[in-house]
Amino acid sequence: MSNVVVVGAQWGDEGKGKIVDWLSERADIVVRFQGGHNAGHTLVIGGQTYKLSLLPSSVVRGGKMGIIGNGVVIDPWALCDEIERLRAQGVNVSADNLRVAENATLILPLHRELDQMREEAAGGGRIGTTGRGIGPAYEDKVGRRAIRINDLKNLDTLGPKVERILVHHNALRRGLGKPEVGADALMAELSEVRTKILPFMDVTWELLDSARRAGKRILFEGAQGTLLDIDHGTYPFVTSSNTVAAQAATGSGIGPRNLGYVLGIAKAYTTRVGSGPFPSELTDEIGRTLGERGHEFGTVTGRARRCGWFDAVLARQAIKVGGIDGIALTKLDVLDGFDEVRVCVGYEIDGERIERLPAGQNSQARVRPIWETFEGWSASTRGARTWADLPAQAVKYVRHIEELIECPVTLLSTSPERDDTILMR
Ligand code: 2SA
Ligand code: MG
Repeated sequence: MSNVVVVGAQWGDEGKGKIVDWLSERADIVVRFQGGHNAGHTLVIGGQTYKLSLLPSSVVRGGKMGIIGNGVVIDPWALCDEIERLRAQGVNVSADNLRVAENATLILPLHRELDQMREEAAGGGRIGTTGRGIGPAYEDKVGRRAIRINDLKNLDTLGPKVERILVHHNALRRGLGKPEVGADALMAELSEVRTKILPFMDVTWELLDSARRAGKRILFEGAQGTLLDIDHGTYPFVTSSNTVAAQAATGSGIGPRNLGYVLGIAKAYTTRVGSGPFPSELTDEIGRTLGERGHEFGTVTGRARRCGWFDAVLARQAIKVGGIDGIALTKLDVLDGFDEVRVCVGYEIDGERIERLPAGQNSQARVRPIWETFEGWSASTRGARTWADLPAQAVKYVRHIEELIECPVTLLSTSPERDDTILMR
């Protein structure tokens, strides 16, 4: 296996955690390259459930290095909590299996507050963020006033940086009628948390470069999905980072040629949390059934996910803009037992058929799905481990999806258990 990048091909929650875990067995290093603790991966290993948010999935497996790359925004308190939670489950997390990029950006408590204040103020126009401060932290990064991990090394030079970022935030907070944040208070919080974070800090681009030269296998673990990408997603109902595979290079400090195979993860149907357009959404009984059978609740916030049929238009677009080489199709078993199964194969807008999602927010909200209907299958696909175990209609469904999305389905996942995975080719 060369290096592999795993990305979501829909709106997140495609089941990346399980696939990353499955692939990480064959990898030496697992790297997070964007997002933060807005991500949520549920891993089921030997009956034990692990919920990961910021940490690379490899931490629950022995003998592998996990890296949080420079493209990630890190809430140091959330990181400490997650490490403690895992330790309580008997997982060892130390500098032996976790390194954090020295040039990664910090999420501060004021980012979380700003995220939540804005969402509350937006009323019906809210994005439906996870409220973790992700967007405001990326704003400060791009605004060149962020505090980064390596700034924590020296308290003397940290002081002026804290004052600088507060000039910006306190002006905002005054405008929102919120109390200002004092430099001393923030400095005190940072000086406490830094002792827990600094032991993990490293020059991770160099570590990756040496590993690559030594022939180590690197797995890049994406969070969220292509339709939440800041450029290619359903803007403004997106997250604040690039979620496509190209970001694995920028977000970790490795050249694009070294990324290897790009594996996109897609559910056999579609879900989304938060606001924004969702052309194939089902607000009826079928949608509720998908949600119940698929246990469609957010790992991080517990929010119920909106559900709908598979949208081949969106998946194909994600594959093209992200350079996805193959798809891992997950949760096929959730479709077991439906009399018929539908796929969105095109959109209609203003009486015209289109084959892509338009870029405009208003147009996106107006497209109507054009369906193709398939006969369902009554036999169970749950836990199938070979192609031959699948009902003929399910095989037909997968094969037809491959044609519609113009990309091979290389992996099929038939339950949350890691071994219930079919390698297609
Ligand atoms: P944010 O917090 O600024 O990144 O939110 C912006 C949009 O991105 C969506 N988003 C997500 N969608 C699905 N899953 C996500 N992670 C958690 C999970 C979600 C949870 O994997 O289970 O626990 O609810 C995730 N993170 C961000 C978000 O809904 C907004 O639409
Ligand atoms: Mg998730």
